[in-house]
Amino acid sequence: MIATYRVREKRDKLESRAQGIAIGLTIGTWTELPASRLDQVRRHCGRVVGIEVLSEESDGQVIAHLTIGYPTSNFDGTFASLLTTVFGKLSMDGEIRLVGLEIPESLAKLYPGPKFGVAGCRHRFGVYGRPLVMSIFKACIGLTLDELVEQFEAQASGGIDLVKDDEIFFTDAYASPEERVQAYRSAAQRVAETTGRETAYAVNLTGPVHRLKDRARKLSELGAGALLVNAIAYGYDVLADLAADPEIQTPILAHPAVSGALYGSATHGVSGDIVLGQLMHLAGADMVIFPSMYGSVTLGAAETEKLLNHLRDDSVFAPSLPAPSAGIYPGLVKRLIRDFGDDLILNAGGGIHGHPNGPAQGGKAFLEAIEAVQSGVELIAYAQDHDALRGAIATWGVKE
Ligand code: 1AE
Repeated sequence: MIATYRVREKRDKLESRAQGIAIGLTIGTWTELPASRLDQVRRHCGRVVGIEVLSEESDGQVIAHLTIGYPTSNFDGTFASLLTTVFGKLSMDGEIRLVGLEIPESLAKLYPGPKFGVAGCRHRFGVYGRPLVMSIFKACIGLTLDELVEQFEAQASGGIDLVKDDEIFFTDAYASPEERVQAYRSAAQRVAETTGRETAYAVNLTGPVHRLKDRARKLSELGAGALLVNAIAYGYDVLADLAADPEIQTPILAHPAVSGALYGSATHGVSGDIVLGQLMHLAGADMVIFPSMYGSVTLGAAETEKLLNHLRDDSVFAPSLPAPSAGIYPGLVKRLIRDFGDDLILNAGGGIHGHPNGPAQGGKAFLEAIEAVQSGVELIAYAQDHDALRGAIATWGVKE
């Protein structure tokens, strides 16, 4: 396992800092060990692979990349071992950021990876040759089941592919996840009589960790379209455990809540592409929500490109579907397809519910925008005789 760190350090301290990491995160110390013990632990010792100075700072320090190799035998196939080794106590050691991880295939294979991936999700939701469209429940806490069903129906009526819970919806007080899955499934079947499409429901998988797998199996049996998992808050090992379970035959949609605490700083933490791309893919997320480059909360373009490469890496696992999110509206669809291609989920909350003629027209506007882009017609021109798209463009405009 090769890890690269961005550090700020005195130039003449780089070598000892790198050695300190290689030893400190593996065998802990070597200075006080007797020769016999040293031989025993040597094969577990990290080593310095490279030191690269990137820039000189005005205070005499340099910004550098330190690259450290860790023996694969130090890892046990859990995220706990991976993260604690490569960035455990080191994450607290001043200005240091984990910016690269090369995971050898032998180690990657200890993790589940996506069960469905892009092809499996497309098959499951019956969507081919275009991006998927997903709507987010908004203002759902405190509503009764009947009111929630009404909101589900309104969203599904636009003919969209998925409706997902808001990730902050944890309370079961009015409608448990099990009740919601059953009620929305009936609603989706009713709506399908008009739209011809049975909209799937991504239910928020909530509750204590020790009950999640049972609940996921139950929700799977009841017909949940996908399981929304707050993967950072619950932890990557929880996500991996769900993905590895053969009885859970439902795609997993990972939400990035809390991830900004890990990747948000340019100088500390872990790069966004690792947090939301590489590790989500390894842990088995079939679909991954992340902040888009142009919405209300964002991830930089360079990190986004690396994130996409991780999600789409098919060398060991099936690729995952990216869902660039936050502040997405129909006028962005041309740009989203240009930047991300067709294997993509267009995911919107406000950009559907805020449509002047309601959420059904909000969802339809996304589908019309896709039609426009796929037929090579400008969104504004297509909107002339497509009411839903016209309403969306009048509200949010077009950004190409
Ligand atoms: C990156 C997460 C976005 C999210 O969770 C969310 O709810 C977005 O909502 P809208 O589309 O910005 O209203």
